[in-house]
Amino acid sequence: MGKAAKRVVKKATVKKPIAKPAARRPVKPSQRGKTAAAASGNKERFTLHGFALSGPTYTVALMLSLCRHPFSYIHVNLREGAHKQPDYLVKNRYGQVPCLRDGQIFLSQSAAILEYLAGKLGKFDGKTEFEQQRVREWMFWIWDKLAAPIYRLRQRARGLRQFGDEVKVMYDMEARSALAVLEHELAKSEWLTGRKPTIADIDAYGVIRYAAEAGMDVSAYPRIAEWKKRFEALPGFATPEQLLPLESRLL
Ligand SMILES: N[C@@H](CCC(=O)N[C@@H](CS)C(=O)NCC(=O)O)C(=O)O
Repeated sequence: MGKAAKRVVKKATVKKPIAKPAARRPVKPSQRGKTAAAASGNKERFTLHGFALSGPTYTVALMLSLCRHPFSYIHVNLREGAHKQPDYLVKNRYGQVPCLRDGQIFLSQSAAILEYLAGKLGKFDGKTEFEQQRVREWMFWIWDKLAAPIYRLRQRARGLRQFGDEVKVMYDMEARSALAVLEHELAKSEWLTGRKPTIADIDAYGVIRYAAEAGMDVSAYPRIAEWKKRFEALPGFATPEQLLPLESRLL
């Protein structure tokens, strides 16, 4: 065997470390907090634009409250179409609430905002890359399978969206099937991804909070009911009515 061939054999036998999955957030939470907003050390740096009845707005407000971060609040009058006006569309291209301002930047999509805040504030995130991945999976599922039917049923009950009984039956079934998944998973651990609450729990709570208005009786799901109680006992927990005023509130 020639020298070159020997080298090849040697190389092939070297044990390589198992490749890690790509990191979702390459920068450490403590460092990230220092880079984005000039006012990062400022506890009053956040401004939430939202609407009092909006579940996604509540989710972001709840995260800030659980992190003990006061925030300014700007009421976006959805009834008058304020969310479709040019001055709002520059902040949120989707023409929706919520929108969170951190220093000079504006953030959209409640689940993405929760991830951002978890990174910036170093709270309620998964502790490992694997756990962060699970958190993310939950949040995609929550919007797709849990929030969609529950929010639509709630909108119908409030007269904000019209659809016939046949469609209602479909959303009822979808909501029940999502609740059954939650119930099943919460039999395995206290919180969605393990022993500590994460942004996945916050995201899910932001939907479950409105389940009754959508005609869903959560007490029929004992694990979800216990989880809901545990969640409501977390320090910093507050209701939508406590967090989302009907008018703007500046710090
Ligand atoms: N996926 C978005 C949904 C936001 C959303 O649906 N917001 C509603 C209020 S709850 C809204 O702005 N509706 C007005 C519209 O979509 O035009 C999020 O999680 O932020």
